[in-house]
Amino acid sequence: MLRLAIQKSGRLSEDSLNLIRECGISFLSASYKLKTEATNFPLEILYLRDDDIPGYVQDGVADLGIVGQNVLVEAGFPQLQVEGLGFSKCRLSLAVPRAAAYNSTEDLQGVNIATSYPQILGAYLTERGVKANLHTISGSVEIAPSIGLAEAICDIVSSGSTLLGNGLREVETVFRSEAVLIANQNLSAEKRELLEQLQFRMQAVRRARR
Ligand code: PRT
Ligand code: ZN
Repeated sequence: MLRLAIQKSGRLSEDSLNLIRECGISFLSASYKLKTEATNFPLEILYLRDDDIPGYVQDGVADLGIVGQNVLVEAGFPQLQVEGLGFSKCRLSLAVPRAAAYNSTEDLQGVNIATSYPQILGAYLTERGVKANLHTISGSVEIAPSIGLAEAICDIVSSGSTLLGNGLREVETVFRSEAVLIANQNLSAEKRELLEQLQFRMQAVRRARR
């Protein structure tokens, strides 16, 4: 039996559940439950916080997971990615106050930047030879400049309306993300075979959607 970890409640939850259902896999889902077993495929679904999913799959507590690539790479396990799933597309971007001057990444030299993604941002800046002061905060990153915590931020953007509403201007894209299927790297031959069946169905669903 394969164990698949998906987000319990959040932006990935509904699309993850829909994808599994469209693969022809049936299961009962009750919002208070933390796991369910499929009735017509050897699959158990675990409902977790998205941040916990990469670690659980890396450790083999879950065999598979569906998570944002941003969370996967920030957790330091990019090697677990099996394939992109095409939903929850977003980008991790740098933004500064609307009126602030900005020409290039160089302008961030020595600047205080608030972010929930210090690993991805740190690697991006290092590659460009920029040394900034990263302040890691776990939420409400967009208010950091207005309360004097930082001169710039780096956060997830989709429509851009949150940045706009907080008087910020997107200046650079650091990372593009979508939901991805991830798998433990030491699956048994039996589980690997089941993963292949599941991937075959997921790819058929995506082809049919186009
Ligand atoms: O509770 P749990 O820890 O499981 O969930 P979470 O609150 O950490 O994550 P959640 O559900 O907010 O997001 C899950 C994943 O969805 C993210 O890791 C991304 O891969 C993806 N995703 C897609 C987004 C967005 N779009 C998005 N817009 N994640 C967050 N946002 C936020 C962003 O942080 C910002 O505050 O929405 C705001 C910006 O949206 P716009 O449309 O105003 O630009
Ligand atoms: Zn989270």
